[in-house]
Amino acid sequence: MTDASFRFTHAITRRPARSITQGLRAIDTGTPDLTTMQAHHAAYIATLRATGATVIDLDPLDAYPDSVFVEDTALCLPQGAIIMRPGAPTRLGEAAEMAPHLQTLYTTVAWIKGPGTIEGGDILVTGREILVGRSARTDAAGIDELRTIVTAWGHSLREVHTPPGVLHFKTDCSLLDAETILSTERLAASGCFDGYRVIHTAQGEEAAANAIRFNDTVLMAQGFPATRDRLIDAGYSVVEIGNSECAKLDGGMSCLSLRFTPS
Ligand code: CIR
Repeated sequence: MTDASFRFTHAITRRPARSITQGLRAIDTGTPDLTTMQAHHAAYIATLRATGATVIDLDPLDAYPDSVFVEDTALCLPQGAIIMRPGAPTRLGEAAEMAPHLQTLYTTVAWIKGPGTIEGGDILVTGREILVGRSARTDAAGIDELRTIVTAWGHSLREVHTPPGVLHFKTDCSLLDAETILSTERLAASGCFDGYRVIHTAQGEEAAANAIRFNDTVLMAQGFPATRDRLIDAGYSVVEIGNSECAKLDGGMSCLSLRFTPS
């Protein structure tokens, strides 16, 4: 697997629901504004579509305040999709809401059945392996269940650690190409990316680490000019998207989509 880690024909998103004001957050920094979030979400989808991909934008789900963060509900690989088992009790039902959409696109759909939990935000698929960060949401049993599935599909899975106080592994890192990672210094210092090319987020811009490479574009949150310039200098084509409202709920660029090529 090389370019398959960042070249995709499809993405799934879900419009934010009115209940987004009740979304989970580690620290309360204010209530997200739905209208502003909707505008940011529309810009995000337009940017994905501009790469030539088909974006399936699902209807809001008021029963699940965090359901805009679809990434946590599934892991999409070239061989099939795997429905996750979110560790946040209020998010558990989001996985079953996503399953039918993936079942219409993929021949093979597997499930994390439990009792372990695992969320997509803790999973980084690189050109050579699948890194999974153990976190408050993703436990050893969830990782073991995922390992059994992906090993049978020919992948190798390596367990790493999400830094304490950080929601998800990918809160602090992103894939820029098959061999290049954007990471905070605190996460890279753990050694988990040894052997990869690493670009660090700039000092004070740790919140820029959650970006996505989608086809020829890197989508990153607006407001982190030093990190943006590092990416541009490294040759990436960057589009900045407003993220002020998702950030209030500890969300960023990767959380807002599932990215894949159906098989
Ligand atoms: C949560 O706490 O679950 C949401 N408020 C944020 C989820 C962000 N998802 C992600 O990083 N993949």
